[in-house]
Amino acid sequence: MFAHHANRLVISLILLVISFSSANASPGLISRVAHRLPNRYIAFFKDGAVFDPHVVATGMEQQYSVRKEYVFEKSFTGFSFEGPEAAALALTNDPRVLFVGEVGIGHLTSTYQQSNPGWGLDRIDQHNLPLDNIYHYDYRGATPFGASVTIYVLDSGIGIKGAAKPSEFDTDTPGVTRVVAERNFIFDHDYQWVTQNGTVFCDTSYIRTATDVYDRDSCTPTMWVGYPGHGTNVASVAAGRTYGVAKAAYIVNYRVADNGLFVHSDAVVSAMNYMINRHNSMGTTDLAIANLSLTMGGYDDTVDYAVYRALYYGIEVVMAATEFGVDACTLSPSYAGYPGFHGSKVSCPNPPNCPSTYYQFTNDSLLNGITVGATTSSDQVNAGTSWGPCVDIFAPGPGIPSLGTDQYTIGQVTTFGDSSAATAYVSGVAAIQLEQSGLYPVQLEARIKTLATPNVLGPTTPTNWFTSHCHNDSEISGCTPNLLIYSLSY
Ligand SMILES: [Ca+2]
Ligand SMILES: [Ca+2]
Repeated sequence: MFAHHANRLVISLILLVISFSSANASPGLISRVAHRLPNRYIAFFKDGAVFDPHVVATGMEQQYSVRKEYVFEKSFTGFSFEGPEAAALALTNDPRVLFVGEVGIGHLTSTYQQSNPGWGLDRIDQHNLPLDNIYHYDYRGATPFGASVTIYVLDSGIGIKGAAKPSEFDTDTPGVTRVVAERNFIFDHDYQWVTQNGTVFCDTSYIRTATDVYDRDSCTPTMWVGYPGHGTNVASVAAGRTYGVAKAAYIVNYRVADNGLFVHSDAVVSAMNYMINRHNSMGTTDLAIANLSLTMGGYDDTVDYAVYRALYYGIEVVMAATEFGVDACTLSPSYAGYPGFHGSKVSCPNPPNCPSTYYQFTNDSLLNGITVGATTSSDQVNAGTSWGPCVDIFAPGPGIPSLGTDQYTIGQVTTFGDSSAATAYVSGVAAIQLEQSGLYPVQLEARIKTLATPNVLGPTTPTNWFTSHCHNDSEISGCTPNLLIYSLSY
């Protein structure tokens, strides 16, 4: 949080300098992030203001002397670009532009341990301890619930070996995978392909030198081989045959984190855009959940905006509360768990005390996703779990067995966890409940909360952790809900 506040200070100073240097102008505000990639921005176009986002982005590339990177089309439009701050500021005043945000860098939300407790699946199918060493789940006909749902896993990629997928993601027919689509959104400049242990990776440690030209094609999606690890863990907990909740759900594998497991916000936004377009192109046949076991480490309006658009188009978005030990309303995308989330305070000239100048990209007072905190096997809130009214529900976190990093070795298991695993559990439950109900996000969340187990989580003494961890200002109010995910409908 220190870095976050320090960033705000720096931002305030920058804005101050700008306002002095152009006293008669009305400079637009750039939406700031906690950890930014220098000279990288995302511009969203206003709905209806742009016919062909590719044409407009190309025009803006020339008009504002920036280099465009991703172009977002259809469900929402805009583009990301590399260029100086002055160009980004100039773009905020373009009548076609809704807003401009910095490109941020975030983290996946887990810690890894090697051990073998199977307590997480065991816990979510019962209301109270003690554990009964059984995970109950339901079938419809010959297939487990969830078979008509797609879980979009935006993560570090699901490990594959050549064209083969781990059998953990097979249908009941061996060798027929449930990973139905995949795409790499970590590519472009700064990276090069390297080979490690016989596997080709896109290496983000490669730093472009001053004499390099932009090597945009050096790591193209078609060359991608998924980097095993966190994304594999997450997908197996949400939908794996052995370790997963929704054992028949389909999986879309979108890679938005580099090999250092750093999340790039422009990759997240682009993946969300791609996801929504895929979803919309399938009409009513795509019942969809998006799993975001990640955080940007502070506010990031661009990621929150993409979450908002996904929700708007009927995709339930499930997000990690994180173990940052802070108010989850101060992080993106966990902030998007709050009803009517609408843009951060970071855009305000004098943060944090100017709620009237929140950036607003939606006036929808209801639309929101599901933010998940982690609990331990003794029903205690996991150490350092973030809190507040932007958290919706809790699920098992630390020490969760999942398909391992080395998924080619039969029986190899990695325990990972914290709110990454908790988020994956809730995505699995959401898939089961979505299949049974067909509900849109807000109503689906209400159903999941109605089924969940209330008031079994601690700590409750000496101070009630839940009622003492609250957020109250003119925009957001409430404490932390004492609610544990429950996977069955009865
Ligand atoms: Ca059980
Ligand atoms: Ca919510």
